[in-house]
Amino acid sequence: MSLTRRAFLAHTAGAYVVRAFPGRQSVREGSRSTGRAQASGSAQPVPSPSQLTWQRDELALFLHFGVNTFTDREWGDGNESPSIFNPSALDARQWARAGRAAGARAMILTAKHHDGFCLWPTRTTDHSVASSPFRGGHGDVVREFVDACHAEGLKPGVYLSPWDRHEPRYGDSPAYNDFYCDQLTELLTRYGPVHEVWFDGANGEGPNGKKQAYDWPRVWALVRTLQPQAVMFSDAGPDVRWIGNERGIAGDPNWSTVNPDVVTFPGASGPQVTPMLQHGDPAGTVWRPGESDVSIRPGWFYHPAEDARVRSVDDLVALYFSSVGRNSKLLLNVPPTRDGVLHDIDVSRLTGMRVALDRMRASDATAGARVRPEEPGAPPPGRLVELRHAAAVSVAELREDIAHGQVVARYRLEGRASPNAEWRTLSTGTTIGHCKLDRFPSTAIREARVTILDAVVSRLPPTLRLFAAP
Ligand code: FUL
Repeated sequence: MSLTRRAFLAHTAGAYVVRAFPGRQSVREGSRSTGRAQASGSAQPVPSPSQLTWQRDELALFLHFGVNTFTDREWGDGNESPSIFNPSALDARQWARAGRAAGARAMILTAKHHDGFCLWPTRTTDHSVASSPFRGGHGDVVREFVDACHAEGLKPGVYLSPWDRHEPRYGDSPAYNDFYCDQLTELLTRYGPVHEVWFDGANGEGPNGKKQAYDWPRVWALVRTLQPQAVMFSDAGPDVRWIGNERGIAGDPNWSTVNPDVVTFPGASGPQVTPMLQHGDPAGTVWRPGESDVSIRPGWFYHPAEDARVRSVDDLVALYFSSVGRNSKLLLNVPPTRDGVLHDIDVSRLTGMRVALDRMRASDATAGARVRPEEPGAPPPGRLVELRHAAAVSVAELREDIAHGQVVARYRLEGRASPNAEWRTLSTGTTIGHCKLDRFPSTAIREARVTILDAVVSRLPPTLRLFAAP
């Protein structure tokens, strides 16, 4: 069955109370007269400590770097000679400084992309930096990357492409699975804690024309054993899921819970896959929040011809709103150049994005405001916020305490200029989760209120902050 987005919303909104949460009471606007809504106490998925930290980090940088950087391609075919890899001025510390200036808390490096070239001196193949002129054949980009992350207080993560267009064993399933697990083992035992392991869904043919049958349960178990605190990313998680597009746009609604039977392996396809990735499922039994990966440039790898096509600061802020501001995490790709540094243009846009977001948050009109539950004791729960002074606001930031799960399905935000004035709707929305950002026309208000119109269970209302536009 193909679900349109509208049908999907209707399907999920109606289903989660009666089907998957039979003992759980939904809180709706019309239910005021039924008295106090009660949480049923039925188990609700909640994040693990690693998932919680991962989401609270909000922004990570993605670094696509490898032989493609030197061939000017997006996908290498595996026949590239290691001799072309020679970033003469590689400065991983500069990557990390730029990441920190952007407000990122983590960075993920393509230790191996689909071309099979390894950025660390692996024992599993000669197709690596050890066969390149980089640092006289003694270089290790993964080591420099990890050290730079630590020096700048960032958490390192690795991308190890399952698809390998160079390795002759690819497609010869058991042997390649051994090879892939050996590579993972090296990456997860040589470099200290790795906070995220990124499994790409692309799965094409290898050099012998065969496709590989991956052993995902084995791969995931290996990561759990070697780095139990790491989160694993893929279409199918198991810890964090792809958001379903590479445009940096999370779904609306966006639940951090999923039905794990819909997307069972990376690269799965089917009519229900994209809606599940984009929106999650309020009835979902597994906590698997969405990650939005998107590039600052048209390509994932650096191409000189794209220097004039780096996203603007406004565009990056918009990406932050459509990802972090929709209960997702933003994984923003910034590719190193052939010299091995991030381009000045990219760095200045990253910094500009952070300045704009900081400026927005510094304009917090709700600082020092009096906050109280609206009509305490009566559902739907809400919050009334009395500002200290009248202020013109145009952005709202709502947050649920997701340590206890995600519950809000629909809300309304209103403001009024004085205690006796009419309430005016500023925004309405569906899910909130870790962070929801709404923009609306600048409005002068003295009071604001959030009303929860529909929720999985009754809980303390979300927090609200109001800002001027970034
Ligand atoms: C895709 C890959 O094919 C792209 O090259 C890139 O690595 C992107 C993040 O994932 O599946």
